[in-house]
Amino acid sequence: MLTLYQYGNSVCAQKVRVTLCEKGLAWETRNVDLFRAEQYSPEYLKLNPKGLVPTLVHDGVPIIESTLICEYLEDAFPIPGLAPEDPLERARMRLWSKAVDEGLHEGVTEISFSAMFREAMKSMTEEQRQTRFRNVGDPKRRDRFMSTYALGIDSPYVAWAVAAFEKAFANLEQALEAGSEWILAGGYSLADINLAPCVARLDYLGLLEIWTAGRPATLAWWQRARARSSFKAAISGPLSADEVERMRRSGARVHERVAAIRGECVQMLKAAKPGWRRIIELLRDALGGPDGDVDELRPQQPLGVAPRIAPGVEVAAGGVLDAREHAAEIRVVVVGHVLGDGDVRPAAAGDECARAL
Ligand SMILES: N[C@@H](CCC(=O)N[C@@H](CS)C(=O)NCC(=O)O)C(=O)O
Repeated sequence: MLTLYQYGNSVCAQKVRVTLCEKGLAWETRNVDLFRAEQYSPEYLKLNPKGLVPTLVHDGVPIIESTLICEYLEDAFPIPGLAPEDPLERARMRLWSKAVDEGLHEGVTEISFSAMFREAMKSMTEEQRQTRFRNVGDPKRRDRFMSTYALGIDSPYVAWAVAAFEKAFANLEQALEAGSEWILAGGYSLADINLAPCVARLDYLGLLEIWTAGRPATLAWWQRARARSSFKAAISGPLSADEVERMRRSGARVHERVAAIRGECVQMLKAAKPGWRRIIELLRDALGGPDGDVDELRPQQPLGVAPRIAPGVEVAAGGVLDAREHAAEIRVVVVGHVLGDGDVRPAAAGDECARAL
């Protein structure tokens, strides 16, 4: 027997529900009301020590983490298949779930929270609010939560979110440009399922067109994904008219600001700051390869706000620049410290960050 502990309008629960529907599985639902802190009840914490939804219980055994739950369902109930058989294609599929787990889920949380849930928190007493913050066990998540509560859409975490979506939508358009209907040429898979709830949330907030304008393949993909019966059963169907209206109104409040942040992000990608040029020089030295390799590296996020360049190359402002494998022909690179003013100091031998991967 399958039991899903979940919250209706949770993107992570949505992706598990889509997977269950696609596989034609029957399940029982237990709602965990996130706004009544039910995720922190001692009984629920026994199932999911992270205090997060969803949790799937299969024949009495709990499974946590939505990406892993979907993969578990694929392994336990392989027909119909939602993952390619070819190992390389499976790795490609997992790159998409990784992108969701490493940035897009946080991103959609930051955007939704600053647009919508923040308002609900404002009406709490100070004591209730502090309890809410304290309840979030993970210190990094708590920081993000407190920042988006305090600064709303101007939180630096929202800039990270916007940049993460910019990168994901650029990759998506590229993946679909060859004419495939779904992210993987072999057909609809967990890659589409992982991404769909984040995209749906942007759509409900009325923010999606910020990224889909000029990306026709992405828009067509989204129309196809939305037309599937699993979307209706697992995402749009369970939402009340009130929730849909609240998302629409909340998104409208932040639309202009999100579009502006995205515009800044795109500009940054086009016109590298001096710091970025220095990084590129360092990469060129470290690689010793043809300039062409390095020229592929582009800053993906604004330095100092959400510093990160190119796939696998990360920069912490005032911290460490750690360039990892960028593509097969680019092996490693190391690199330097980004200083507070955006300038870059090359890593010296023996520096903690200077490690070849
Ligand atoms: N990586 C986890 C993330 C789960 C997560 O963050 N769930 C959110 C809803 S989408 C939640 O339970 N939030 C409750 C809280 O932050 O207190 C997963 O994919 O399952």
